[in-house]
Amino acid sequence: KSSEKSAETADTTVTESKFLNEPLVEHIFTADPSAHVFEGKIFIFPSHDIDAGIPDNDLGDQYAMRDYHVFSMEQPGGEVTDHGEVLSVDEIPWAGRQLWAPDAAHANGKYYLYFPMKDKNDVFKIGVAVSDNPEGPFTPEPEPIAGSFSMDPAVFEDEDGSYYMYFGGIWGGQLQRWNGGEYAPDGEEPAADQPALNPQIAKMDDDMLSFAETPKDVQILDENGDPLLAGDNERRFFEAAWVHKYNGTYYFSYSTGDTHKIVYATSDNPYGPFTYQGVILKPVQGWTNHHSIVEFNGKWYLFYHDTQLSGKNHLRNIKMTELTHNADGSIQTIDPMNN
Ligand code: FUB
Repeated sequence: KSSEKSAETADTTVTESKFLNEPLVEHIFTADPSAHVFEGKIFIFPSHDIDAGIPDNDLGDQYAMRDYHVFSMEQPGGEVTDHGEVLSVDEIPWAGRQLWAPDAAHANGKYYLYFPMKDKNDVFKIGVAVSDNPEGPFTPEPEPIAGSFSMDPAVFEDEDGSYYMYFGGIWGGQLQRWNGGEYAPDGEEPAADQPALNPQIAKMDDDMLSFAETPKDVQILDENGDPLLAGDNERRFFEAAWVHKYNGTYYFSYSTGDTHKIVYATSDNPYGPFTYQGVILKPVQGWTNHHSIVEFNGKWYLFYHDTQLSGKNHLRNIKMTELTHNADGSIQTIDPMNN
């Protein structure tokens, strides 16, 4: 594990080492880890996977999660503390079902937990819950965030103190039902030769409970400056948006879904357009791939999940490993199956 082997691939350098590579949590199933440094520690806000006995389907009904736990660690490789259940579906007035991938932010002396969930009409919206402490418990607002839709929120704090929410996901994430801004229950992905559906961005209001603007498309362009196409399954946006900033450049990373990779695109503006760059994480064990990227004490880390503990797609376990930016700003590809 401590050796520094690396190999060249078509994408970029593959780092085969630097893996902590053990599940961070084993007493419950966890997924979709959003990591942040709060109060000098690493806090992780993941999904809490359960087995609800629902068969796998392409809309993800088997991901029937009912609450969230928060975890923290003093340092990478250190002990992971489970702060217990911090929010339950039973406490959320607008709840239908499925608490999917959350994120968190710190502002105004408070901590905000952002979560996607289907409402009573089975339409995904994004909610917010508030706490005085990063370890919760979190008190939900009575309604979802006005103007929110789809799932997988990621809230990025820029250096000027602005906060932006990136969100969206296709297939079970329902982004295809919002093409054009209005809800269309029969909405489908565009044809393969048309531009792919775009992830969304909205600046957060100062209250952190509402959007300051109508959500906008985040364009992802290829090397020629053309939008990625819906049929470009190896590169087009599927779900799991995350943004980090490195040396003044915005890195928008996401899952390609049915091709199971975490990839990234870069821009000099938080609104984009972003230009596709390459693969951060090759497919993991299990169907979904979902990550976050955070700097801690001068090193960068990738948090992700796989299904090592269960062998089942909907019962996942979170992991972390070191992430390396090359001198030219590119990110070294990580191969989780070969480390
Ligand atoms: O955990 C449920 C869903 O699976 C997430 O919202 C997606 O990103 C995928 O990881």
